[in-house]
Amino acid sequence: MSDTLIISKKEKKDVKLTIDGLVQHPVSLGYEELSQFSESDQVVDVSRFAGKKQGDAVTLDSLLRLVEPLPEANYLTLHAGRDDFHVSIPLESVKLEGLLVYKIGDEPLGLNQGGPFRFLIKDFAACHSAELDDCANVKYLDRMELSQRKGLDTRPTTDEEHEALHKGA
Ligand SMILES: Nc1nc2c(c(=O)[nH]1)N[C@H]1C(S)=C(S)[C@@H](COP(=O)(O)O)O[C@H]1N2
Ligand SMILES: [Mo]
Repeated sequence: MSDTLIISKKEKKDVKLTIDGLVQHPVSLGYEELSQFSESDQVVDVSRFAGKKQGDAVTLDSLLRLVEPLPEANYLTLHAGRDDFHVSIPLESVKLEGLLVYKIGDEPLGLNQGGPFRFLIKDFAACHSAELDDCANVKYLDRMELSQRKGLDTRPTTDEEHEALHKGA
């Protein structure tokens, strides 16, 4: 019993997030690598920005410094393969607003919190009221892709679609 628990915790820590597309240095980062980011890149307790959202993060800015976007990279697309949810936002608008939530205490962020990786905009707007809205806070994030043009965006566009998504339809 305790053996399986230890194995599943280790596996969760092995899950990687890919950052690729129009960047100098594509990377795959996991819990350990993100934990080693400098203190000034870490953001402790994201609930101070976003009431119900929990956990600790690194800044998008620190990730961008690592991968070095090419000058023509205009859009950031956030991919969640798990439930095929995707959001594409202008890079410039989110550069200083974006966070990557990856841990809670000394553990990877759980699925119930949208982990192991969750994107979070510090000052997000209400659902489909703006480009940087709550809907863009992508859970189960597995890939961040930089591109010249807007990429895949499956956010709900109508109230009906939105309601269906929130109900888990
Ligand atoms: N992977 C994934 N991320 C997602 C969604 C989703 O359906 N799948 N829904 C989005 C929408 S529409 C909203 S409003 C927020 C809700 O975040 P919460 O569950 O923390 O309240 O998550 C966003 N991130
Ligand atoms: Mo939403």
